Amino acid sequence: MSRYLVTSALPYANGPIHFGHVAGAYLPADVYVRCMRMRGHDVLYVCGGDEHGAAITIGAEKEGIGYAEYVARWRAEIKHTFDCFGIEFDIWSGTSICPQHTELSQEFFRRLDQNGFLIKQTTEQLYCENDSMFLPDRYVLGTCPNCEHRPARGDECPNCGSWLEPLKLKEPSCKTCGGSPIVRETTHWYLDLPKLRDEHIGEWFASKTWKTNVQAFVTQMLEELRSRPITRDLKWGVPVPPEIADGQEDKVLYVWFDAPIGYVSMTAELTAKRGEPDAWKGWWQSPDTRLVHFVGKDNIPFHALVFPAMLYGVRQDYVLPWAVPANEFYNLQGSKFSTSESRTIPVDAFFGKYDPEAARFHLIASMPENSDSEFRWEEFQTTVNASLAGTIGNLVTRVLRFIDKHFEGRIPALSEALVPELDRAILEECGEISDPGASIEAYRFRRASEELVANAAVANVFVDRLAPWALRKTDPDRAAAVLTTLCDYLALVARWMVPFMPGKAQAIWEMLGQKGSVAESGWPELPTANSWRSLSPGQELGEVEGLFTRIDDESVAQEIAALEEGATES
Ligand code: B3M
Ligand code: ZN
Repeated sequence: MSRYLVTSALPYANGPIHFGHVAGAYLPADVYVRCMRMRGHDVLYVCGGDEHGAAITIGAEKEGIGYAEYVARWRAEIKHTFDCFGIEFDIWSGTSICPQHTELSQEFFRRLDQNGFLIKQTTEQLYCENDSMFLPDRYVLGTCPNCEHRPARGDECPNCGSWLEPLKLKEPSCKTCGGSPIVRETTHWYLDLPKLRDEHIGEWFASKTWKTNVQAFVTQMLEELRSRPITRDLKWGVPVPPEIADGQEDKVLYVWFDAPIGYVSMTAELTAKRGEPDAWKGWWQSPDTRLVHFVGKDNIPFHALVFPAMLYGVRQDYVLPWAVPANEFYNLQGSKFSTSESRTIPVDAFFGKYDPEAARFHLIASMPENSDSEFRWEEFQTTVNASLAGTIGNLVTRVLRFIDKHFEGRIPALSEALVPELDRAILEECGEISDPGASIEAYRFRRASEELVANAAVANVFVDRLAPWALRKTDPDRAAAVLTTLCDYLALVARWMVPFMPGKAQAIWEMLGQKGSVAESGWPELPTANSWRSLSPGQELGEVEGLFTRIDDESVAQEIAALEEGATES
């Protein structure tokens, strides 16, 4: 048993999150967490709003409301989306409300300074004379120097993902007034990344085997590494520690400096709530914690390089990330999700019509694991109709309804003499059974989803081959043993299903007449002839109900039409 500290990228509290975000950094983490818990590990799953920085201040200013009010609204709205998808954190907080956050962020800054990893420097920055302000990060738009995309933002390019600085942008303009900024001097603190790389982080990174996308990105970055400013001229954020500020009291910490510390402070908030204010250290400052950061591709540099450098640089024995499973982008029906152009799937309308667990499963099955992928309505339909209703749902209802009808709704008797033969048939002859848990543990979520369906398909082959309805008349003992074998196998399917569709898994569990929570039944070993059966013959079944509703062609056509209409309307 190991200790897993799992995080999902803290979403900016400045807008809704869409299916693309969910598929990228949240659903895989939720699936992973549920699976690892069933596999007996000690797991903590931390998330919350990322509530500082220019993305927030610009959004609030545009609406003319206070920053705190603005982030509170988005924090709630984003959480609602997670609730719809059944994504469950151990804590959901926000960097502007977490009671431990300011102090802990300042503590990081202070220690990095004491340890010689900060450089205070007066440099030139873009300044807008119309708005009388420096233009940090997203307050500037321009052309990306790497890929020529326009508009790129002052902090990063949304197209190629490169990490930018306002002064690097070509043809910069002020986001607020559209004017051309001038260059003016200001003082900031810089994180000495080259020093951190040379002292430890370079070697540490080289010792890891990450997903190829992460490896390629960070290796490149390590070569070109320079110090990065970690303070900003903004009115909203964590203030630079007062005893260090020395005339720069109006500076706040850069959002990308304080946000990842949010993982730590939110853990501390959680353990404090549980009455153990220091227990967070057992998670963060313990060499055997496995720290896993689920992120989208645009967050790779900060999680695989900058935050590890910060964790190392404070010299407090913080654990460094064990894995950064980063996904690529998830698009919608041929082009990008875009809330501004209403190319999206409105959450409430969607969940008013479709099953959240079916949506979970489809997003996992189409996750942008190794390359960009997309949500297509017709593929969602195929997943639901063929894999879920046709394979898993059909298996459950055909077996259990038959027992209901012909065996008085009880798990039939199992004649021992038939066990070896039936074991061999279902475990070896009707198809290959693999462990989705092993794939989940290796962050191969798509493959895990395929394995779940394939494992259910094995039982459908078994039913077809052994045809219990025909046997019932000729050899009732054998028919009974076949059905009991199927029930035992359904119990396995239910347990394998928990990470993907926890509610449906529980429903199957209860249809099998099982008590308690299937999530607490532990992760099943791959079935072998000696150990895999767990149900008791004679056990009364629960009420048997259909698990999935098929989606018809007309609905799919309507959804696609609505999407095209929405896109042209705006
Ligand atoms: N808020 C980026 C994003 O939402 C950022 C992640 C912070 S994780 C510490 O895309
Ligand atoms: Zn301006």
